[in-house]
Amino acid sequence: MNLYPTAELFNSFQLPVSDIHSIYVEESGNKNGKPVIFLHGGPGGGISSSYRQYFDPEKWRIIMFDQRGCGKSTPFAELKENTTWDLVEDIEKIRKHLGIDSWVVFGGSWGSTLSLAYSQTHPNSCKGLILRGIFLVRKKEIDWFYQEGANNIFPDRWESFLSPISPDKRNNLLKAYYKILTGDNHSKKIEAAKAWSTWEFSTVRLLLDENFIGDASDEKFAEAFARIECHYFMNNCWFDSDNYLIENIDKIRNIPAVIVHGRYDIICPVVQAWDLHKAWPEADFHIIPDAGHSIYEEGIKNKLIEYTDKYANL
Ligand code: STX
Repeated sequence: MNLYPTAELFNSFQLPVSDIHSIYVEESGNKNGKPVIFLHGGPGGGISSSYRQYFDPEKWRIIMFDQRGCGKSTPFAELKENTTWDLVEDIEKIRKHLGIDSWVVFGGSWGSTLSLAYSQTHPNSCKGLILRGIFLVRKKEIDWFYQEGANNIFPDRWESFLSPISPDKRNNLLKAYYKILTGDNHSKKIEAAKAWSTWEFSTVRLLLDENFIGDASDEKFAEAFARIECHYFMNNCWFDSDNYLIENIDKIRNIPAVIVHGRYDIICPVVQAWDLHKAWPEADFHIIPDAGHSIYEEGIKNKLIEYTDKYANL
């Protein structure tokens, strides 16, 4: 299956959502089409026009926004008033602002986390869920990627992730990174932000160009991405319990949904999707045999488009 041509924008605006935050929202595709809200990853990753290509522009009214502190949202890289539950309410504010009753929710990676938190809080706003690269923010998932686990698969790339942190601080890398990323040494902060972001971009696909670091080379992107991710993960994303998103699955059990996950996902090991599937067998479930974490992997792309085509008729 091919990606769709990039849908034309027909609306974009800044929406004030708190005393300090304003978020950038855009609409593309068909004004009268079925509404879908796209939730990007990170947190702090921002939107990209390429994400529109997962939706038939004739059938979908595609709504995307940059979550607090990233992309074109302001203030840049701000951590105050920036929590999961703030984002959940921002999504409702966008829905009401646009006069939409309910919509399909599409999210991968952190976008899947936020899709679950949002739909469990506001189930009546959600017509369907398309989830990719499941991330439940359990302690073992954070440890796997930022302390002990993924380093066994990418020891070469791990060295670069370790480099900004002094050897005596490496027993708690998240904490050590947080201190630098929220500190006032600007050059140290940028060095750390780039190393943090590069780790994630170097591990995102099954087969990657040895030198690929993607947007992590962009200082501004890296600063927002690293600061926001680290802030969320230091705070367990403000979930009341480690298994919160699975414990609350009853709230969305009957919403049509699909889970798509790459077998060789190193950022979010497939067991995360498996655990969600076991708790929620009503949702369609697809493991892509030859894929890693990225939305751009061939098998993942095909499965996602199969479902956006199908859910256009929900
Ligand atoms: N972060 C997972 C996540 O949401 C721990 C994510 N992983 N990669 C991305 O986002 C980018 C595509 C933005 C690099």
